[in-house]
Amino acid sequence: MSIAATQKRGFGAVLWDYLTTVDHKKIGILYLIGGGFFFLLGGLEALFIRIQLLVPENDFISAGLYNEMFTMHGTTMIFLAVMPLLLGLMNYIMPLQIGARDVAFPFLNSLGFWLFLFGGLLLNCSWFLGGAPDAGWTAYTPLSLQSPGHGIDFYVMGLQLSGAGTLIGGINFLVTIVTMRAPGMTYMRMPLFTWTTFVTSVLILFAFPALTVNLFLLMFDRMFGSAFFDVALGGNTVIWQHLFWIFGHPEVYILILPAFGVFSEVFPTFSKKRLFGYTAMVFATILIAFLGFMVWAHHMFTVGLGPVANSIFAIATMAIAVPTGIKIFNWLATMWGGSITINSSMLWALAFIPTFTIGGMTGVMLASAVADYQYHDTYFVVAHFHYVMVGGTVFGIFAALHYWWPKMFGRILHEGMGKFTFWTFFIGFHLTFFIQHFLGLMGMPRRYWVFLEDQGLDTGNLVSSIGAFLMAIAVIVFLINIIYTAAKGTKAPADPWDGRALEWAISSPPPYYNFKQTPLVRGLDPLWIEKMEGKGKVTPAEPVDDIHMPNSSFVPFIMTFGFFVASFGFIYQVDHSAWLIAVYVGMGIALGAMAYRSLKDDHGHHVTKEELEREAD
Ligand code: HEM
Ligand SMILES: [Cu+2]
Repeated sequence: MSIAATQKRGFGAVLWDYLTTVDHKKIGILYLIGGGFFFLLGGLEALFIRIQLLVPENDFISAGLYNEMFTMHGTTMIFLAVMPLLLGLMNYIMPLQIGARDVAFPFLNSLGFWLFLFGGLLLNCSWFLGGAPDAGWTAYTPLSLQSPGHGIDFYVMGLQLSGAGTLIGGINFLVTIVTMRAPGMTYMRMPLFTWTTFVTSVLILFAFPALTVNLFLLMFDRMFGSAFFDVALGGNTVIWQHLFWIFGHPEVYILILPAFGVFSEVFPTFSKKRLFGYTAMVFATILIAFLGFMVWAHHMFTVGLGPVANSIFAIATMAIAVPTGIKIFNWLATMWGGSITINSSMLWALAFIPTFTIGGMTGVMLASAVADYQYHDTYFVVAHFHYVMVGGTVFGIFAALHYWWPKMFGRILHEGMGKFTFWTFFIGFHLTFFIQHFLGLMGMPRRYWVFLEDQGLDTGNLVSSIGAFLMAIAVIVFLINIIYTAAKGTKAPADPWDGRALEWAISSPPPYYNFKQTPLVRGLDPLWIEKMEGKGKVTPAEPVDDIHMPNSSFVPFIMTFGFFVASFGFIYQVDHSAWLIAVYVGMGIALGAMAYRSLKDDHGHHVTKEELEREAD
């Protein structure tokens, strides 16, 4: 189906299409819209924080609202912005890279998206219903146990919903990659972005259940009178920290590995060389993921686990620098002697290398348990993780958006605006966060509402806030670029960058069934191989024949809506047992939707051979 045909339909029809879609590409776009929305929200919250810290002893927002701001900023950025944006990219691109027509469970894919979205909306409802969560994105007990009002309850239920969505998404990707690769696409021929999607999904599979359990324990403590974390009643408060970081540390690799995958696509394409050290890249990814699970207690050096535990976790943490270093050198070697094109996408990738390396070096500093007693909970930490998360992941998302935009939307983003966005963001980013290292070393604590005059912290904070505004300007120009490109952008051919992987072998945007004929993969960089042999096209693995496709469904939306309603019931039953009605109604809707889905057969439909032959490519 061409995009023109889509545009001719009315708004209602398009909306209904997206509410019921099970197409991985449309779900990918939904994730990008949802994640993009929350990215703007999280950015706004960051600006509120930075305005409050513009000058000493400012009273722009109250101390309580400040707590809500940094809590919601961190929570939003991690769970509702960056992760969904990455899931969106994976959803759109990974099936194309392995020559598949969809993910393994299209229905579940849609369910995962709606769970994420409703979880995020639920969390943000707290702003209007008596106050947002205020115990930090880590929601440490006993702070989160004692926090009055319902803010933390919204945190618990909101993250439970969106976390379930992520888990479903991760499992779906795993099954897809294991079972749906085109003939000839062995594991060691998979593009690196597919590899990182795979490894990230494994991380999701093992990390998110720890979060789920932790949230349930907190839910029972706050809502149903249990005492898992309450020391006065025989509970143990440090258990929250362990479970949180057993999830939380792998989570930062869930955020960074897909970005590594993006860079491993961008560098070879714009250097016109194959990825240097492909095998080493794959094993470095796996090693990083494995070590990512072994180091959670480096967030707890100051808790008092003792010198033996601290030393073990310190050394394990530092070990991660080795596979990460391997990756950095392989990216550099990929560019070495290449014929390099510098465009917006490549600029983000190039800027990532020094920026992320700084974040990695401060990470090794923080991994030194003794030194961490000094850095802990200061702005040094804030500087460190933003170098990693913004300089790594957000840069990666921007690189990916510029790289795959033509594939996804059929138009190329405007280069001038792209470069403007890059430079403004890049300069703003370093202004904001570089100086925070020194603020931290000078003793400025994180999560503090005000700082005092005459302590040498004024200039640094002023510079940092100015940088934040530069980043905001960059994002606004990026939004203008999107609108401009939609209206007037250059039409994209199938393969605008002279690409190497399979997604570039089909039209931009791809037809809804992706590949008319499943491609036959003959090596790494399958499209490049065919080009080198003088054939523009990928060899098909099958004759043109009927294609089986899944049907759209409104059930995932309804099911999620049920959980959403039930969540309010759980939160407010503490105040009045009448709210249990909402629990029953909501769960009734959700279970009813599940029963409907289980009992009613839906065999999907076929795109016939005749139709395919009519649609000339
Ligand atoms: C791009 C512009 C961004 C700016 C200007 C910004 C700014 C800030 C500021 C000022 C704080 C508060 C520090 C404190 O008082 O302790 C903060 C905290 C935080 N930020 Fe960001 N940030 C940005 C992006 C991001 C991104 C992309 C992520 C995640 C992927 C992120 C994750 C966090 C986290 C987890 C916290 C800690 C929240 C807490 O203490 O509970 N930030 N940020
Ligand atoms: Cu960590």
